[in-house]
Amino acid sequence: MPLIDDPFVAVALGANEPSTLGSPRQTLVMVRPLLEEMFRLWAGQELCFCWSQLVETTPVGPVDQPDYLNAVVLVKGLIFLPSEPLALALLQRLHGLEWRFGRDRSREQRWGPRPLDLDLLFWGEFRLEHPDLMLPHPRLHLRSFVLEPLLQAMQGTQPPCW
Ligand code: PH2
Ligand code: MG
Ligand code: MG
Repeated sequence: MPLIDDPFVAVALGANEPSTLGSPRQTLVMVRPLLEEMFRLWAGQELCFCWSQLVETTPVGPVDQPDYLNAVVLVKGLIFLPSEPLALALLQRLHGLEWRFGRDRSREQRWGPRPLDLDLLFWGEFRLEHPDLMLPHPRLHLRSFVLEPLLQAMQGTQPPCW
């Protein structure tokens, strides 16, 4: 099947408290191959991944919480176009990965500490306004903890050393 376009997916990762599998750094290191595998299964094809470095950031939201580690990954080479059902299925898989690392959404404060956060930032130029998912992410342009690693991943100059 020909590559129609390359509307790539961007995902932001964040962690600022220990998960069931370790520190925020260990969590992000461990989730990296799992996230890549999850994307391959979701897409049913080989894909390219462009990772940022891990970036230490000051919390946005409640101030009495630890600093975050953030990163962004770009998922490239998808041979199908974005759609609402595919995006919602992807969101479910991201939540499933968060859950595997001990995230309990029912017990947390808005913008409070979390063991693992996996946010869909955009999927090409696809726009979605669904109660569970807005694309592009409505606060993407306001958050340096997203923009800095996003820029690194877009430049794609160095392999991530983490
Ligand atoms: N995530 C939040 C709230 N605040 N602050 C930083 N620095 N990094 C984050 O990933 C972050 C945050 C809720 O998802
Ligand atoms: Mg989130
Ligand atoms: Mg978030």
